Amino acid sequence: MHLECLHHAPHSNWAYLYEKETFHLRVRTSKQNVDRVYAITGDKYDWETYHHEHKMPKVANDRFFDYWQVAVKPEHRRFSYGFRFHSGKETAWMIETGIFTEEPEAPNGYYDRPFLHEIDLFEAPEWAKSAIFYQIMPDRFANGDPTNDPEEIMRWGTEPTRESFFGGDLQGIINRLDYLTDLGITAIYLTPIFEAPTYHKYDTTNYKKVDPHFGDLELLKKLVNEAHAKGIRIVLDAAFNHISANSQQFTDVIENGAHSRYVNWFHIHEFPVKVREGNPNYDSFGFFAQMPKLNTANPETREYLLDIAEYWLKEVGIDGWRLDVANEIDHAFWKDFRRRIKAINPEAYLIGEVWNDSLRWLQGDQFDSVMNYPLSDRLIDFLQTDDMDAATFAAHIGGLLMRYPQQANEVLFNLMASHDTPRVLTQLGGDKRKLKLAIAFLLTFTGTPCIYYGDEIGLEGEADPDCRKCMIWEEDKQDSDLYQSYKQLIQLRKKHPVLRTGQFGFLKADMHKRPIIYERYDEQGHFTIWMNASEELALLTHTLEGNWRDALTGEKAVEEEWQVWIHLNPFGYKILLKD
Ligand code: ARE
Ligand code: CA
Repeated sequence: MHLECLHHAPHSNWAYLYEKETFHLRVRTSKQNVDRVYAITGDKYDWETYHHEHKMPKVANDRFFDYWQVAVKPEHRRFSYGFRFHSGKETAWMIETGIFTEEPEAPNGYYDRPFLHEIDLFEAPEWAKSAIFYQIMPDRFANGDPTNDPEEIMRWGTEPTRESFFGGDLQGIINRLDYLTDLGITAIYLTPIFEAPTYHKYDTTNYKKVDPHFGDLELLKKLVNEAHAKGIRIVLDAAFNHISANSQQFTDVIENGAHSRYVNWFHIHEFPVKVREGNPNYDSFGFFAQMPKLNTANPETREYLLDIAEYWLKEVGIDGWRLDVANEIDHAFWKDFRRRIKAINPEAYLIGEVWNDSLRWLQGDQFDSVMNYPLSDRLIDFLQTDDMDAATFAAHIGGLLMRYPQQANEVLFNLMASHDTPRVLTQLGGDKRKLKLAIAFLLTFTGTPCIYYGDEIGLEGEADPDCRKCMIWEEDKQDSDLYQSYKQLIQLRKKHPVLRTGQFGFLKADMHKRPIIYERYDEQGHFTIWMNASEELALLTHTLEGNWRDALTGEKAVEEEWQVWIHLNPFGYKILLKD
C-alpha cells in the first residue's frame, strides 16, 4: 500500500460540517491502490460507548489519487476520528499523530473535532441551488430607451471596439424579461450599472448612482420588482477593488497630493500622482492607471464600500453581489462584507470573481460561490479537440469536486464563458454539436449554471471586446434550434432536484477513449447521462438495474439482462431517467 499517498487534513475541505448535524470526512489514497476505507469515529469522553465504523465510498479520482467520502452524524456534536485502509492483505491506520500498520489505541492521537457549532456552518442560499443564471452586459443587451443613449453610440449590431457605446439600458432588460422567462431563467447577473465613464462601468465614479445611460434609481427598482414578480432574482456587480481615476476621491488626491483627505483610500507610491497609462505611480487594477486600487484595509474606505453594498440590498432589494477582482481584496474586508450583507438578507448570494483555486474564500466566512472558470476551461479543453481522453477529463472533474466543501460545489457559479472570455461557440470552433454537449453537461452537473447572453441563440466572438457584441433580436437571425436545446435542458434541470443536489459520479470514462457516462442520484431519482465526445458513431453499454427512459423524449431505453445499450451520433448525448 502506498502509505506516503494517504492524506487527510482536519478543519478543511477534507473535514467540514455539511448540514446542522452532518459532517463530511474525506481522505485521499494512491489511485487504484486501496480496496476499502473506513472512518473510525467516537466520543473521546466515552469511546467504549460511542465509537463507530463507517465504510467510505470512493467518490472521485483524479490522475494520481482516489478520493473517499462519508457523512457521519456524531451523537453529541463532537467526535474524534481516524481512518483504516485495506489493500489486499495489508491494513493501515491514519490518525493525527501519523500512519501506522498496527492499530493505534483510540482515541489518543486521533483527529479531533471538539464541537460542531451550527453558527459555524457554511450555508449557501437555498435558492441558488436551483437557480438558472443569465449574464447581461447592459450596454449590449437591449436599448429600451433611446433618450438616455450616450452621444456617440454605434449602430446596434456593428463590431464593438474597446470604447464603443451601443445604448443598451435597464428599460431594454425590462422589455425582455418575458424572453428570459420563456428561456427558463430564474436569475440575472448584471455587469456594473453604477455611474462610470466607460461602457463596461468597471471604473466607477459614483457607486450610489445608476449610470444615467442605463436609467435611474426608480427604473432599477422597477426592473427588480418586475423581475421578482416573474420569479427572477437580480445580482449586481460590485467593483470594489478599484475606483475610477475620475472619481471625486482620486481627483482630490491628484490635486492635493499627500494633504488630500483621501490619501489613505489608495496605495500611492510617490507624489505628485502620475496617471500614466501602463505605469502609474500608485497601485491599480493591473497596470490600468484609470483604475486606482482602493485601500480596503483603511477603516473609512471599508465603511464607505460596505455601506454601498448594504444600500442596494436595503434600497432596491437586490438578491446578491458578484464581486469584481475579489481575490485582490483582503480577507478581512470580505469577512466584514459577508457579516453585514447576511445580516440584511441571509439568502443573499455572494459570488467572488476568483479564477483559481478559491478554497480560502469558500469556508463559509466570505463567499457562497466563485465563478468556476476551472470547470469551463476543462470542459472546453475536452471538447475543443480529441487530445484529452475520457479518463483524463473525469480526473479533472473529480479533482475539482474535491477542492471545496460539497455545499460550495452545489452553488458554484458554473459558466461556459463570460464577458472576459471568447464566446463558448467560438472556442468550440463554431461546432454547435459541441456547444449542445457542453450545455448538456453544464445543466446536468453539480453547481449553479450561468448562460452568457446570446450564447443560447448562437452568438460568436473572440476575446474582449469581440465577445461583447450586441444581442440579436431579429428571430430570423437567431438559431432557434440551439435555443430550444438550451430551453429543454433548463426545463429538465428545473424539474429534477437530483440534477441540482444529487450525488455525482462517473460510470464510464476510459483511457484512450472519448465517450463518457456519468450519473446523478439521490433518494428521489437517478439519472445517467451518456455523451459521445467524438466524430465517430458510438454504441455504449452499461449494466444498470431497473427500467430507464430518455428523459427528453420519454422513449424507453433498450436493455437486455440489465445491459442498457445506447447509440450516439458524433457529439451526441442522451439523458436517461430511471422509472
Ligand atoms: C480591456 C481589455 C484590455 C485592455 C483594456 C483597456 O481586456 O486588454 O488593455 O480594455 O482598453 C474591465 C473591462 C475590460 C478592460 C478592463 C481594464 O471589462 O474590457 O480591459 O476593465 O480596463 C484578470 C482578473 C479579473 C479581471 C480580468 C479582466 O483576475 O478580475 O483580468 N476581470 C474583471 C472583470 C472585467 C473588468 C475588470 C476585472 C476590471 O470581469 O470585465 O475589466 O474591473 C487568467 C487569470 C485571471 C485573468 C484572466 C483574464 O485566467 O488567471 O486572473 O483575469 O486570465 O485575463
Ligand atoms: Ca438607451
